[in-house]
Amino acid sequence: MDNSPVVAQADPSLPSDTQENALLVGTAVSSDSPGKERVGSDFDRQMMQRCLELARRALGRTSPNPLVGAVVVKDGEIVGEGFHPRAGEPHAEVFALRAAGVGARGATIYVSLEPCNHYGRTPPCSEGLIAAGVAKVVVGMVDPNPLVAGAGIARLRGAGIEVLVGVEEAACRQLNEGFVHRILHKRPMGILKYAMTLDGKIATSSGHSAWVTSQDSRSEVHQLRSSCDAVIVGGNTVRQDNPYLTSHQVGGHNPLRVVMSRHLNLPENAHLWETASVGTLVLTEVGANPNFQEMLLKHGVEVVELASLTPDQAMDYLYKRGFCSVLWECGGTLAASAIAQGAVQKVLAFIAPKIIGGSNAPTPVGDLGFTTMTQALSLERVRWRVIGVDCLVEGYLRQKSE
Ligand code: AOF
Ligand code: ZN
Repeated sequence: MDNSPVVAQADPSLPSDTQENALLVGTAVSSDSPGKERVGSDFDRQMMQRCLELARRALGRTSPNPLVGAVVVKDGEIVGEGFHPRAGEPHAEVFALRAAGVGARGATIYVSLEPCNHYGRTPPCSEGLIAAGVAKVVVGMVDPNPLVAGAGIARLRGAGIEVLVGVEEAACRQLNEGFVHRILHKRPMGILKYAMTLDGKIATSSGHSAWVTSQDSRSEVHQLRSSCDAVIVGGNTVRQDNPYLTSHQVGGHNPLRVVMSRHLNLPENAHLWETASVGTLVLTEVGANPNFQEMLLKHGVEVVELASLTPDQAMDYLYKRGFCSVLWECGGTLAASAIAQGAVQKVLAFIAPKIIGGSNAPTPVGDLGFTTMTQALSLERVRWRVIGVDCLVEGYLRQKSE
């Protein structure tokens, strides 16, 4: 991966999260939320945005680590840049310091996440910054990792380095929401994505669903997949839709494709069993259909037997595998149990201006056992965006512990 210094400019290959036709409701990805004071100067914010741009180059590839970018500035000029490419490799600051060389002495370094202060897979960046002789460190957000959690900032200040914290904090937090969730809750962040017609159906009564939304929305989904570590469906989706679940992006990251199936009553031939370029994991229960398991293994599909196949157990397994974000692209029955078990934190609902009707046509979320409207789950931090002819509603489910 190219981690060489680059001139500060917008990268046209990166997805813009501020679409021209975006219609924002609520707080969304703004550091300028009402009541929140802006931290830093315009230049500071510009440099932190550059850090985020650099960090995004490793989108989907850093788990269990966060996405981090760093920029070294001397006399108002960028003299070094870097980002964290993947777990086990040096942190963003190390690449940026290397690129800056002797220019780092007396310089300001911008970094989207607090520099670490511990020996993990790599040595502490705080010591590296002190040794390089930087004069000032500008931090996007405090690292929620208990191994760091303010200790990096304290170490730098203790060494007499000026530290400014919280520049473009909301945007930094948003970029690493999966990492933050993983650290705080010991589970990957679950994102439920579905596409439905204006009358709330995800397929016709006969199960046909290609396609509910427009090409623009589907491209958005492909981008979303490339930022996630795994995408999960149930057996029904494999039988009905025979999906690929790839990000369809040249050079882009593909999430691990995960199928949850208790009895492995799945088709012998499915796109998901083609694993030459993208991996598939089938989660099932102990002892399920050994012949079918054998067939899957021959195709290079991974099979893992869990004691009990529930969304929560699936998320626990994926957490242990080091994942930060998991996309639920399943049908209504699995979606309902994922929601009920707290495996969904964020919802992305694409709504197409189409009506299909059908009193038995499937809907995005099955039975949650609610009987009155007061029990409805309300989304928070809601954002409405127009995507081509469709609409995307994004929001967060309140967590039980919050
Ligand atoms: C990163 N990249 O640029 C920064 C991180 O095991 P290690 O040594 O890679 O440490 C991982 C932790 O380091 C990670 O959980 C986060 O708390 C902290 N900072 N991590 O992967 C970076 N600055
Ligand atoms: Zn570090």
